Amino acid sequence: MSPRIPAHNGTSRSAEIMSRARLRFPGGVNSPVRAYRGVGGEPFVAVRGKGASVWDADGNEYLDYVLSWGPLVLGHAPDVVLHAVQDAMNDGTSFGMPTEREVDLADAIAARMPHLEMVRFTSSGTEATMSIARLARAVTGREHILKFEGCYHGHADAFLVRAGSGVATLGLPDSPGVPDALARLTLTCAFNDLEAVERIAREVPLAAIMLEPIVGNGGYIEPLPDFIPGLRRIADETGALLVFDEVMTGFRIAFGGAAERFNVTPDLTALGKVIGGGLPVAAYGGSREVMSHIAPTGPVYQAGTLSGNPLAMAAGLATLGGLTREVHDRITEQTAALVDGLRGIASRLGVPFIASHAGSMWGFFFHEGPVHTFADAQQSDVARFRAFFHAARRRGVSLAPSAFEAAFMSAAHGPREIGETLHRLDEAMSAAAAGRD
Ligand code: KE4
Repeated sequence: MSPRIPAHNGTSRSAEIMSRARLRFPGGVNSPVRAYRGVGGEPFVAVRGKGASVWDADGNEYLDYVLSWGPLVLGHAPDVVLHAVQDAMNDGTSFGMPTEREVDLADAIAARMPHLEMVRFTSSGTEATMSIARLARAVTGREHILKFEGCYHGHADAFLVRAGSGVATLGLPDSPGVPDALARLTLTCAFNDLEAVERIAREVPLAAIMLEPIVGNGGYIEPLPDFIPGLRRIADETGALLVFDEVMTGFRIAFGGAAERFNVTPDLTALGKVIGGGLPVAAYGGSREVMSHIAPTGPVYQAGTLSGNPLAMAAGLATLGGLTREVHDRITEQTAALVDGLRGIASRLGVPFIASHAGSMWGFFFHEGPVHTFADAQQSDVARFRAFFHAARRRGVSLAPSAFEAAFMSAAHGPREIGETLHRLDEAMSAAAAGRD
């Protein structure tokens, strides 16, 4: 029998803590998506995680598929990571000086992504992509960047842009505080629309064409077969740099990330999440030639007090060390089992539903399909997603609180966890379909 976890109303411990949090943080959170604005209701307050599970402040356990929005590919608090961080802690928490651990992590990344001859570590994905924008503009001497609707690259001004209308869709600020002059330098078009990319790239000299190789921030949207090879061709023909934002896809959609999965080598790559194993680590990198433009070897300035932090490096090293190709393949099999199981449930219930995965990253829409663009994704049944989300949470399954986010899997989610998850989500999808709790 699935658990029955009550909503976090005024009396729960979570609710008490959230009432304090709302006095200290905008919306009671330190990142907007955590506030449940996309699904309504009150978030639970996490107090502990271990393996496939996370517990809330009222002692309720959830099988977790948010996994800190991607970093926890070995599951919550894996012993190998805890021990590595504890060992590093005994020698200090930060130096602001070169350390061996940062070199070791860069070597480990390059061993799986040989196109990342050189990287620079940062403390967030936003810093990594922001630095890529500056570097691409410096290297090409151009100012315009092309991104895709539904792709999120962090909250740097250059990327908080909504498409205008028209072919060369001049960016409009997607947030107050982003200067029009800057927003106009970011062009957008629909993901998978290679013809639009061709038109824009031949009309406007682009510094970079930047994408999430598989979109995880517009819901889960895969590229059509010719899309990424087409971007590589267009970038080569027009002198733009091709940028893979792999903050989410890195070491998830394939053992060697998107370059391995799609057999296309980008000029610059952003990484994050998995390479920190839950501690604040991100990175950007590419060829030694391109990266040599970054200070102190070149004139493009970028810096960070806690970049390469030894505790974060230790967590990233332990995580990549635990993520062998065999472990990656096993997590991929579990992800396929969950996605196939969900498709079967929806089909039996006659619910319009599509689901897919690449490696340990997966997603679904309440939609007949296909979903090739963010505009397609926005046609999905968000009301049904909300009902499903809450029915799942009540039954002890933690999903991302938004219809437009990807989901994740970890090495700690074995056949038992997947079977229990499918049992609970079968009940949840049936309840949502019947308009029940
Ligand atoms: P951070 O600055 O949040 O570390 O990374 C920004 C970022 C860049 N690129 C991609 C592809 C990303 O997915 C992200 C951050 N992802 C979101 C999840 N949709 C983080 C969750 C949040 O914003 O709280």
